[in-house]
Amino acid sequence: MSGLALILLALVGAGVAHAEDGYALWLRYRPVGQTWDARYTAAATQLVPAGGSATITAATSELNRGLRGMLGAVPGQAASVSRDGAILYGTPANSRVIAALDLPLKGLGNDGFVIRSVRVNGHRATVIAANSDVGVLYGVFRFLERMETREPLAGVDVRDAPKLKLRMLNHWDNLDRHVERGYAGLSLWDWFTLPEWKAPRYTDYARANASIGINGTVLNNVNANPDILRPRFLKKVAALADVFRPYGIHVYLSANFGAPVAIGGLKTADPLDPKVQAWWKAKADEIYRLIPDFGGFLVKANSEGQPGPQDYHRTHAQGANMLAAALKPHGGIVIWRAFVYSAQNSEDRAKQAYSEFKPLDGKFADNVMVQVKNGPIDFQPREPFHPLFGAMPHTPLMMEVEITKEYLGFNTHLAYLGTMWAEVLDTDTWQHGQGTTVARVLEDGKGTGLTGMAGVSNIGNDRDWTGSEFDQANWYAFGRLAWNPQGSAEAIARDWTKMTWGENPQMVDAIVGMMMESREAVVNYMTPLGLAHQMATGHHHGPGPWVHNLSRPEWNPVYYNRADANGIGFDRSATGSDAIAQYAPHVAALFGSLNTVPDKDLLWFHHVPWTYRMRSGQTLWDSLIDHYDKGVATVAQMQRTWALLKPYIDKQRFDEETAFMEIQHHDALWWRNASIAYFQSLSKLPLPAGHAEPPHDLRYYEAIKTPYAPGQAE
Ligand code: GCW
Repeated sequence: MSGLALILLALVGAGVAHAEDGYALWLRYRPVGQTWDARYTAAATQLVPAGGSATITAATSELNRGLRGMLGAVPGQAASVSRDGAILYGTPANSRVIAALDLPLKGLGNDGFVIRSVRVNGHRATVIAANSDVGVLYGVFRFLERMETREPLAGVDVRDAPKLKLRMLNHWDNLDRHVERGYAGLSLWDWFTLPEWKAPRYTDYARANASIGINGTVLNNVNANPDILRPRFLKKVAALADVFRPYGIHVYLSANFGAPVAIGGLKTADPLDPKVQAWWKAKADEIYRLIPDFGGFLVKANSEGQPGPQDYHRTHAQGANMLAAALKPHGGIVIWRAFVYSAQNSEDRAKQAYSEFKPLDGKFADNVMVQVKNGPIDFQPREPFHPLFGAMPHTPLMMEVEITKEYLGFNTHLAYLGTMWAEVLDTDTWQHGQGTTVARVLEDGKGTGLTGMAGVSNIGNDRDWTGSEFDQANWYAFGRLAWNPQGSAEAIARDWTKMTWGENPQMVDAIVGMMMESREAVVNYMTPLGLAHQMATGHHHGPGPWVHNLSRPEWNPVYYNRADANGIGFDRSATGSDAIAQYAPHVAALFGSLNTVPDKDLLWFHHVPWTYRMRSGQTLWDSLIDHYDKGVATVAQMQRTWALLKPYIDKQRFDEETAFMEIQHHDALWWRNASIAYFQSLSKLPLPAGHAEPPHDLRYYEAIKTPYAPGQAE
């Protein structure tokens, strides 16, 4: 035996071959074990693909990969079903056999699919059919997911289609590979070696996205460098589009509105100037020559220093429509962000997006979508839903959520965001009567067919993609909720857990339990009872409730907490900024009254005295302290639960999460102590019995600086 073979054997013997580092994501395809082996093997004896497109080839290769991993062998491939247990996949257009099965494909659109146990040529078979090859690929991933989550295949009958058309990731990746608000290493896109080198990882990225139905990706930061639109970069973009195409993923770019000036040599970017219009038209033509299925532009305009139509006294609609006209002949769209607030505007920041965009309803071209963050301020651990949902009856709205945890503890805090997004999606806006939930608003394309959800990506070039194992769950949950905004956060967590950690039922229950309470824990130790934006300056790592000296008032945490000797909270009721008036009357009344406002939103909508009596009978002050301590206690409980799971989990992933939870516990205590020290300096109240005083004085916490925290904006 050669020396190398010996070394390899020794490595396998030491278990190295089984070490897991998270690279495989939820597509681990581990052996299914005895209970399932025979049953699944009987249902996967032969692959019968219909058609030979790149997408069908990708489906075949995924089936081979999955079945090899889970069952230890790859079934043979055949042109027609010739034995029991065949898997037949394709479209009726490419297979007479599938057409003859007369499956209920009508109404499933391009992306839906049917998976069904059938008989073909006298044999038992499973058919995976759709109206398009991409639909078939989605069906194949669902089939493999059933095996990964140990669902029976015998008698399978699944019919599913996405409720939203665009299911997109927004990468905030810069051209130098720094990722704004990225906590998972550098950007995946190695612009320097593209287009020649198409790293295999790009394909794995596409596989992961396709497995959860994501069908669009914006490659670059919304704080957009105009250089991405130069020919040299467009070739690189085209190379990525080529890799993603078989997986049904369209590429989009963030466009800098000032590009005609910055790289086009024009003196203006005024959307009404014919030269500017011609420049964008030529640019669109150039892009589509390279990327025929290019998706379109995402634009952050007149927001946080970005150029936009208002620089030329034009409206957001005029700006968006000018770009839309350039893309229209090619079938592209403009996604225009509603995340605007201005230093010159003294209006409550929570009101500004609505004030700006509501009057523009009906003024956008039919290939424009307005992208609205889930809450009115900015991706906080908890916000009420954005008042624009349901308020623009003539404009297709896309919801934007932040998968990367800029405000929820970066990659080291365990916070499952499925519950946060489901909370927003399930909320009733009452805009068109009872039952107009945010999910329903998103599902309604206003007759244009344009519906969608966008998630700010948490993906980087870390080996495990997202900087922690549990942050993979947020990528996964985003895809699942974008596919079905009415999906259950708990069911999604359960599927992800089985695929990521294993099938042991006690372990699955324990992990799902942790995930389901994790986001509320973060809310409790960072910003309980409706507080928001209390994070330290710039990087947003750690607490900074005392910060009051930043140049723009609405960048200061004190702007949001409004804490003083008398009390705390932002009065957005009719006696205050009246932000409640932007909601439907039923919701405005609910939020506007102290008798009905949910505790979780109290300080978002009301300023109350420290001694205010909560409905529980507790004072606000005591309740606040309770919440901070509950947050810390939940993290401690998660640590204890995790420790018990050690026997079930591979060493590297177990050790990493153990360490991350130590960091989380430390940070939770830091948040709790610093926040209490600051608020106590104003309230002058003692802590309720049983709650410890912060170990240090306020100055100590104010002096903590973390200048090298990752993911900063540049
Ligand atoms: O939450 C804020 C972030 C910025 C980001 C901005 C936005 C890309 O702190 O880094 O800029 O939102 O959404 O535009």
